[in-house]
Order: sequence, then structure tokens, then C-alpha cells
Amino acid sequence: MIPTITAFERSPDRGQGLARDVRVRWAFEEVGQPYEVRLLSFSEMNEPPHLELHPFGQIPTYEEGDLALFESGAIVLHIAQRHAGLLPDDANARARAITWMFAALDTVEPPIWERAIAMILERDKTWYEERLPILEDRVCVRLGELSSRLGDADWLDAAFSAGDLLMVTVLRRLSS
Ligand SMILES: N[C@@H](CCC(=O)N[C@@H](CS)C(=O)NCC(=O)O)C(=O)O
Repeated sequence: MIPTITAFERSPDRGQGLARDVRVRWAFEEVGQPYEVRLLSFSEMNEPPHLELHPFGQIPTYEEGDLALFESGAIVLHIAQRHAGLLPDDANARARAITWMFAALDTVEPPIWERAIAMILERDKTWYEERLPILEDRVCVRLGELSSRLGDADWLDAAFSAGDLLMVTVLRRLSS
């Protein structure tokens, strides 16, 4: 069965590929799994049919038969567990790759996202100029730590995995 995911009909990033459906699309492409995309308007995202799939009215979602998922990280993990190519076979290496998936979403993405949201939504606030350097410092600290760990390596843990995939999609937001 071909899975269907949801994505923005009109992405706020105007085609830069920063929305979180991209990490799911990349996972599908990486493992060679065909998929379909249902594009949603902002009003459709907050209507009952979509809220049944996603309690917070966001994208992406994933449907395959009677399985419906939300949260891009959970969807990528599901794809990675179902197909070869995104997680190592060795149990310890697999656990480390999953750790990097969580690190990307729970530790690296939050300060990057906070900065991005401030730049989009808070520019007109009186405190914006004062707050931005604080947010940028937090991003720099995280990037420094990540860079120290990565060193000259190509991948976060020996070989490319879903951890690298998620980390790249998180870091790409800094280029916008
Ligand atoms: N933690 C969720 C976040 C989902 C999310 O924030 N999606 C954004 C697009 S990248 C969205 O739907 N924004 C519209 C909204 O929140 O109303 C995930 O990783 O899937």
C-alpha cells in the first residue's frame, strides 16, 4: 500500500523546503518507497477531518491502511524501522542513531526554532532587538557543541542514518 502524507498547499517559506514534510519525503526517497502527498490549506488543517489525524492541526501526517501517525520524527522512525537504509542493523548502533534523532528534535531544533519564530513573528516588538542576540547565543552554543562532537566526521555516528537526516533538516532552517 502506498502511504499518503500531508503538506502545506502554500508553504510559508515559499518553496525553500523548510516545512517538516520534507524530512518525511527525504526518508521515503532514501529508502525508495513511493508515496502520495495530500496538500492542505490552512483552513483545512483546522477542520475535523484533519484534526482526526493530527490533534494539533499541523503537517505532516502519515496514513497507510489503518495506521495514522503524526509528528515528523515518529513518522521518520516508522519509515526507518520498516525499510533498510536509515538505521544500522547492529542493535547498539541502531540505538545510537535513534538517540541522534531525538537529539536533533529535542536538543538542537528548539533554539533554532525559537530564533526563527522570533524573526518571523516578533520583529515589531519593542524588545525584539534585545532578545534576538540572546536567542542567537543559544543557537551558537548548541552549534558549537554539535560541531565539537562531529569534528571532521561525515556523519554523527559512523554511517549515515535517520539521525543525520533529521539533523540536516533542523540545521537547514538556519540558512533561511
Ligand atoms: N513537532 C511537530 C511539529 C509540526 C509543525 O510544527 N508543523 C508545521 C509545519 S513545519 C505546521 O503545521 N505549522 C502550522 C501550524 O502549526 O498551525 C512535527 O515534528 O511534526
